[in-house]
Amino acid sequence: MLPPIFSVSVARRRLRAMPPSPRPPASRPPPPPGERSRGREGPAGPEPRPEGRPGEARTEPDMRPPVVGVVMGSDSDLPVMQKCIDLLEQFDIPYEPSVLSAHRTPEKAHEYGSTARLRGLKIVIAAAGGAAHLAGVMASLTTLPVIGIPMPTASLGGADSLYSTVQMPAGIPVATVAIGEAGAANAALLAAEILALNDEELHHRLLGYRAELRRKVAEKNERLREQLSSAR
Ligand code: C2R
Repeated sequence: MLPPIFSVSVARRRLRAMPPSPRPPASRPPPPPGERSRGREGPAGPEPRPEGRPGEARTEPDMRPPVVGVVMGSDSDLPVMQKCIDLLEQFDIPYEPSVLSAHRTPEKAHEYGSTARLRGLKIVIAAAGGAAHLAGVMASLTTLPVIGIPMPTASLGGADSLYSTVQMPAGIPVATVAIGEAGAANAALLAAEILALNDEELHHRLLGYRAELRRKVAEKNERLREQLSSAR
């Protein structure tokens, strides 16, 4: 398992550095699918990122245009959303984090959603808690795939967020993942899987990630058996 790359404080700095309003894509286009995998050898697995080794924070700002928009209803969602951000970093997917609210900043939410495709985003991940309308509003404004993450809530345990994110009327889909950190992780992985349809290198990273999951389960199995046999 690769260690998380960004701490909450680093992601908070990024959030502060990036205004919630849409920013135009940088002029440099993303590398063509598969380009970075040329000449690659060895087993499938996460590769060193162009600007540092895996597990190392970038020293330079990432100038590539973002392909995943990560919007959250409040910065109070960030501790849960850190899981999503860490995985996007780990898979070296350029993303754009923003705090945006369909309720509190409806104009900005409208601007963000309606320009997302034009600005070069491929996927929007939207996290919100309570009466969580953010993902649905994003989905109503763009034909990009929108992945909704219901945030845990103190009063209803996130069931409120789940229902308001998942129960979309036919016609405007939101791919809703689990409540909380599991959902935050799976949203990033689902985004990676969608992008990997046109990116062989990313696909290799996903295969490496799955291989690592299998290795960990085998390790747990081994440990469990050892524990049980020594207890006898
Ligand atoms: P505060 O901590 O800022 O009071 O936010 C946020 O996602 C957060 O989980 C509390 C919760 O309100 C959620 N929120 C929404 C929306 N905007 C903010 N559900 C929205 O537009 O759907």
